[in-house]
Amino acid sequence: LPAPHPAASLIGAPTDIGAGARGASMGPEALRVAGLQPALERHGLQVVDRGNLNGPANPWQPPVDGYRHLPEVVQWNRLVFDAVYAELQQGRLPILLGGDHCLGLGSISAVARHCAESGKALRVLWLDAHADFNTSALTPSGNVHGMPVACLCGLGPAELTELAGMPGGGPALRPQQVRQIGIRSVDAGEKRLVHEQGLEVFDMRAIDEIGMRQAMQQALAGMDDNTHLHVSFDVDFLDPGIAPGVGTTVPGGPTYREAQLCMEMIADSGRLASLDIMELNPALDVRNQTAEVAVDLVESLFGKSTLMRVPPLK
Ligand code: 4U7
Ligand code: MN
Ligand code: MN
Ligand code: MN
Repeated sequence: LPAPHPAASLIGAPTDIGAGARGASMGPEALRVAGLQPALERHGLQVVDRGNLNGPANPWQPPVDGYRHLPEVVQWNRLVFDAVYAELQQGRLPILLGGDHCLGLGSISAVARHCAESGKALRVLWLDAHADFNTSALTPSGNVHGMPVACLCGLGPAELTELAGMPGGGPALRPQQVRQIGIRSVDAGEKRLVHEQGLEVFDMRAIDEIGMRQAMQQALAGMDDNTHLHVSFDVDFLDPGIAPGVGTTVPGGPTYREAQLCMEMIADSGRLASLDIMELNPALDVRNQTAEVAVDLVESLFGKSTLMRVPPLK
């Protein structure tokens, strides 16, 4: 049997500071209402809800020098960095409840710093319809939720690329540590940069051709006992037919069964050590169904559908 999960901590980040639509700020509460904590507890996890971080309001301004709300984005990401880093230091598994995906920057910066300090290898799975690899020069929107992967790889403003404070300096991630799954909307300049930087992308075309099973096998390959696996789950990864409650829907995403398989294979790897659940937008949802699907899939991430992991008797 795989080793039991460490205790988990829920961290709410109620903001839409980096998004192009308002409403992701309500994501953390919608996930709680959908029963995230009891769902995780049913699978034997000990869970503490740390409540919500308290950052600046969204001033809803146009971009300045290619970024919308950069000072506020930096403030929110500092809060997220500190909260996630503190949980990792205590040997706990942080689960960030977004909030928009610009906060993946703070979360993964903390994970990268923690891994560097504890001699762990890091693998990041980026589940998303989008590559989130824009820069201020390339972005068509100025929204920082379209830039976190680039920033993590050192392409972005110093306030964001230096957030991790890596020992010896340098960016939080090398592109080789990232695997992107479900991608189906990449801007023209962004596409060029993804190729240039050598990101490993399993886009929907690849998933159509080789199937989710083969894609995930390849995405999870090469990890060992010393690997910390971080999953950054943008809910718009899912097909809008099952997940309408997101700001930027893109048709042609993974079906319910494909998404389940993806999550189950991550669970079976036994390496999951931190998680972001991002971009849920309750203002655009239908009776909280997207939150409920997200909770259901996160249950599978922690072993719901596999016979391998037997929950303890109460
Ligand atoms: B998300 C976009 F132009 N690429 O940069 C951009 F299409 O976190 C969308 O993945 C980014 O939801 C989507 O604004 C960011 C756009
Ligand atoms: Mn997305
Ligand atoms: Mn995203
Ligand atoms: Mn989005």
